Amino acid sequence: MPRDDKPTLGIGMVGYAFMGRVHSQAWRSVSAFFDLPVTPTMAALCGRSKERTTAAAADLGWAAVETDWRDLIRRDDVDIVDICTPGDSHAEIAIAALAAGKHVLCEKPLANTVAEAEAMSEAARAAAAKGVYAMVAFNYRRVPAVALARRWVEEGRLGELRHVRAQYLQDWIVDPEFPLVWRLQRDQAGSGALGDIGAHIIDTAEFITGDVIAGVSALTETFVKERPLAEASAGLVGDSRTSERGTVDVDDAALFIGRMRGGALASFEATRFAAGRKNSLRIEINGSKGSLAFDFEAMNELWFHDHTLSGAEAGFRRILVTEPEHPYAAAWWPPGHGLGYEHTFTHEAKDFIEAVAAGVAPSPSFEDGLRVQRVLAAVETSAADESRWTVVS
Ligand code: SOE
Repeated sequence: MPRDDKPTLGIGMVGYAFMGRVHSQAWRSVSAFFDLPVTPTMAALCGRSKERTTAAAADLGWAAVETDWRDLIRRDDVDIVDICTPGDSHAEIAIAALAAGKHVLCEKPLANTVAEAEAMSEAARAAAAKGVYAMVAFNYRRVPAVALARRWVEEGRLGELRHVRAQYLQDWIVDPEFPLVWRLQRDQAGSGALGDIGAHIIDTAEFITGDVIAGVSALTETFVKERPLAEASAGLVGDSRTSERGTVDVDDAALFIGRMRGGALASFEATRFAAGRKNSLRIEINGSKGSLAFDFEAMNELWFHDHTLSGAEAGFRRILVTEPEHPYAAAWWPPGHGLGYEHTFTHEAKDFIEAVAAGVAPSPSFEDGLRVQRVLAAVETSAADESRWTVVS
């Protein structure tokens, strides 16, 4: 129930699979933990099957159900459209929602192509002029340790940045019999590990450094070229295979080196074939005055090496990012009690609602999402011709 003393903003969400479930959790909990100027209400959930969407809405806490996103956008009780569908529908829904005066939160990667992302970014720019805002959901920016890393880089504690070393390692499709789910199909996902998890490390690297990737040289590989077809709309679940087989037309892994505009050298690795690594988003940054290191599998920790100390004293030390002074942490548990994956989405909902309520553009913007999309495209261009260094357009 919304608090009586606060205005409300109605959310209409499209999609209720993994991302829809975690976004629902964020909308359900955000105003219980953060003192927001407005209270988000879970107005309506949209999915294609009436039966399944009704069941999901009941489980996840949505007040009403729609089966066509156009009807969702038309609803008077929907002020914000939250897009949790595969990338092939992002552009159409986001552009229509913004045109209808609804704020938009859109899952990553922003789109499946640069052309779509450009159109979305243009629509967001036009909407912002009317006080209607859009944000792309790079949730890992909202890990307290990642936000702290950014703060320290901004404060100059690392000095001049020399190296960015980023990896996103998963292993959920190592088994060649894991089915051809939508994340492994180009027409729905746009690309494979590259867009799904590579997009996250591109954004995380640019976020922490405050810099952008200027050019890349890349390799991609599809290790398993055929898989059993999946039951309709299977996500990360491997037990829904049929007896038919289909071609995997996306990358299983993408590796690239890059140069940051500010001069740092960067390397990136995104793979779903790192057996034993479940959700290991790692980043290490080396500067003239020190280094930072983070691994999402230990997401409450940030490692810091202060290179200005004498050799005898220096060395990486572990900071438990759960103190009230740390980003987002004061809203939660006493020091040392730690947060999880879902909290990053709660923080995302908080930051988005606060920006919309204050009438300021939320971050990361669709423009930021477009920049990531351009890096993804440059990686694919470079990987198609391995001799090629590709400038990010
Ligand atoms: C699957 O690879 C996935 O769920 C991604 O789609 C998410 O963006 C990432 O946070 C976790 O892994």
